[in-house]
Amino acid sequence: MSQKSNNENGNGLLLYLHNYSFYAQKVILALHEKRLPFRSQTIDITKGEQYQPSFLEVNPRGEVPALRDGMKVIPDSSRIIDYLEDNFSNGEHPRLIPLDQALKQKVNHLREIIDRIPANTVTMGTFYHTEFISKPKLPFIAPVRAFMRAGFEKTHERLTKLAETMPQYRDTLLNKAEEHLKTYKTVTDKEAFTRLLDTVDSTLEEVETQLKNNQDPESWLVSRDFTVADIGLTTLLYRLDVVGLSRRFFLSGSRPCIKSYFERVSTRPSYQATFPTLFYHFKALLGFKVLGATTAALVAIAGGAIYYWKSRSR
Ligand SMILES: N[C@@H](CCC(=O)N[C@@H](CS)C(=O)NCC(=O)O)C(=O)O
Repeated sequence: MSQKSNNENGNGLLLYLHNYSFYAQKVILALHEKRLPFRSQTIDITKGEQYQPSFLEVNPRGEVPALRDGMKVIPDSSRIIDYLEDNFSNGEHPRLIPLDQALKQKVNHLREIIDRIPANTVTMGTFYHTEFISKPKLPFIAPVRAFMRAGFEKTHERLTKLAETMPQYRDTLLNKAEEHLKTYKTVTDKEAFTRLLDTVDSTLEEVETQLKNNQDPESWLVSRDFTVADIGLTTLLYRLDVVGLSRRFFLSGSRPCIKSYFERVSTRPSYQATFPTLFYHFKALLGFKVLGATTAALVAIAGGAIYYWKSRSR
């Protein structure tokens, strides 16, 4: 594949993102792994900015991430990662898909089964069936879960209304509204959600076997080189952890290879540059109108606890 890029003309890459978006996180991780500098523009999907006409022009589905490279706009995380791979893979920008055919086949297979897991549906399901989770982390604390659930309940109505007022995006928005109904069923129906968690289980079982068979302790999922399969796996493990599903799937000892992979990958600089810090969470939560008071209270409680602990140990 030839290496051509508008970037060579100095235009630069611009990523439309939201830092809590699962699919944006995949792309951010890939950009860091490929050592590609980029600018970003936050589209606040918690405030509906994805449906403003200026963003629908960028991505008519009203979704982040989307990548702009000069005149080109590429939507969808998988397409963006493939675009980056096709256009920026040389000594300076590491390959995420190996050239070796046998390795490539393995990477593609693992990428496919991992990417097939609908991470947003899993996330939303945990908001309805909290009996499946333990110790969720920021940002998915109870008030955020309630806020996102309320938004999710209104999605179908909101998309159909938008479709009426924006005839140029009508079909896309109505399709999306239909897709939402299917997701809604899986999320709210306990049996359907249990079946979804079973598919996560069988995928992680295959991942565990793959890791167990790796003899080289420095290997990632397939080889010593970090690949697109690692991008998907890392983002998925992070998400399972923050929604409160990591104990169920890999931290309780049932999948020791995934557990140590997760510990090891979380020390990678790309991981630390991608996933939000504690400071980021507090800042972001203060920005939520509904949650500002909760966050301020949490900060006050944490501050009080630290003060109490310090004064006792003096
Ligand atoms: N298939 C898309 C899915 C993107 C997606 O679902 N993005 C979510 C955030 S994780 C979004 O923008 N949701 C806003 C909305 O649908 O209103 C991809 O892989 O990029």
